[in-house]
Amino acid sequence: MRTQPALASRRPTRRWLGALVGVVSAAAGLATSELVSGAFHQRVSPVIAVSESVIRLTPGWVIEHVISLLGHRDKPVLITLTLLGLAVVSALVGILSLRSILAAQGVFMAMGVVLVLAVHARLTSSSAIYIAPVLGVVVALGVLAVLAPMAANALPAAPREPAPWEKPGRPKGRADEFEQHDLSRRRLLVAAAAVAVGAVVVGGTGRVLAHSRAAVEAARRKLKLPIAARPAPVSADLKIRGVAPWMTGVGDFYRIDTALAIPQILPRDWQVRVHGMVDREITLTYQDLLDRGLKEAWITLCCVSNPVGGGLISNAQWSGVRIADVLAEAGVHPDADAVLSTSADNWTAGTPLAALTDDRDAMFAVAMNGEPLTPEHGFPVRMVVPGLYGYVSATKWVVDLEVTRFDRFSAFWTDRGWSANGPIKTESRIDVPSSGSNVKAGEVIVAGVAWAQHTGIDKVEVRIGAGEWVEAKLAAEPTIDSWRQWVYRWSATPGRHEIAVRATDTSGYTQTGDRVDVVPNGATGWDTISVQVS
Ligand SMILES: Nc1nc2c(c(=O)[nH]1)N[C@H]1C(S)=C(S)[C@@H](COP(=O)(O)O)O[C@H]1N2
Ligand SMILES: [Mo]
Repeated sequence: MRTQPALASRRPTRRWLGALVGVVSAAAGLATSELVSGAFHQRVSPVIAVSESVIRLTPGWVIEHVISLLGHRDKPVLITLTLLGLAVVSALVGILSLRSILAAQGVFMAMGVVLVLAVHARLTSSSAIYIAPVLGVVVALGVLAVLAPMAANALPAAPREPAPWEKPGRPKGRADEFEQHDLSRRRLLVAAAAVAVGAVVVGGTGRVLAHSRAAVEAARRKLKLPIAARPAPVSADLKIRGVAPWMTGVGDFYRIDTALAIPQILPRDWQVRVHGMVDREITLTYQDLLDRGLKEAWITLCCVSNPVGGGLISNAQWSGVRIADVLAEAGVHPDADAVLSTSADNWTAGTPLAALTDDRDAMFAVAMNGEPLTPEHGFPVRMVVPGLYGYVSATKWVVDLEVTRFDRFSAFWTDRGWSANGPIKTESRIDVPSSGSNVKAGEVIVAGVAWAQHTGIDKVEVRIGAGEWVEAKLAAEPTIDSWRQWVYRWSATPGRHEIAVRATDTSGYTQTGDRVDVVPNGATGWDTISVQVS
């Protein structure tokens, strides 16, 4: 039988071609995700995120063992192992693709979900972080869809015995067929090589782009700021499970910006220019700020896009230099009423001059919770202004302050239909119980946060069903610039209940129940939940 040896040698070829297709497709996808995360200056690429997830999911004693074995090389080794693992799985997917492209693509998509989850676990609150893994998967699926059929063509169909009615022996036809497969195989190899080279170039470019982030991270780590992380005042935090901690950890701090690529600015390259309607133009370097001495303040930032009950609000301790002092030195003209601030990536905000010159702690902030700002939150310097929504005040990566008049400019979001003025509206939120949950009859803790930055919270009231408004107990308020926790111990009776909350600030204003959307200057309405008591 002449076909026997041919059959034996064909099996491994089939596997090799399949594995090649799988590995090359995955490499193209991973390279794409490296390029995107590098171009966007994200802190970790999907591959690194997966490696870090592996570390997190590995029992501590195994890690200690590995570290004692490998020393400082544990990270590169882990990344190499992760890549090898991905290569093995991708090779199997490629072999599978010769049988069923759909099944293989299904596995790739599942791998994509793992990448997204790893990235999700590692970074915070900007949907841009998902672009890298998602584009990566799309590219991998696309390359697989092209290469898998090419591989199938390059493989001879399974040999079969001629049927009794067929004329035996068609040597010419078989030779043609083999030549055909040879050609297809060569084509496949060329295509796979091209994709592989492309992946190396694209992935390498991604790593080069990621380098500026790495340099900034290194500079950031080396900074020794004359500040210390101070714990939140104990009396401000009721420490109730499910209620947002009074002080938000940097990793949990909400993040909103228009920057796809996070600006990478070394402290030594940073400066801010203060100019416009002033007597003296002032330019400050990072060192100038440090030399002036840093002031600390707890300030709750809030996004104008925060819906009633939403989470686009966080509280941190900021360290920086008061903008009022800098403006006083510059000498502001009496007919100015606004400051137009611009970021390194040309985002702009218009802030009422008064908010930057009165006694509040509007600052050029260099640190958050005792640590230099993270690139995502504006490293090396950002603005923070108590009492104003971020879109009119909290310019990250700030490089320019022009003292001017509101009738002479319009800023990024005011160009897009949002109000020129954006004082934060007094609001309150129920954190526990969660809406739609089931609770047991008896004492139920209803608790959350309320805020009226730079005015202060005077009172928080809770209403059960159609009952009376009853006062909640308030935690301490170390500063009127931060939010305030509240708690109400409710004697819950069986049935379904609606719970609403409203705050009154120290100006005497009580939150309106009128529901207003976030556009153009912030939402209003009472946060209302529904619970089932059994
Ligand atoms: N450079 C720059 N600064 C910016 C923004 C931006 O898009 N670009 N967004 C602003 C908005 S809308 C808000 S709510 C706050 C959010 O700050 P955070 O991401 O540190 O929470 O930053 C402000 N500063
Ligand atoms: Mo915002």
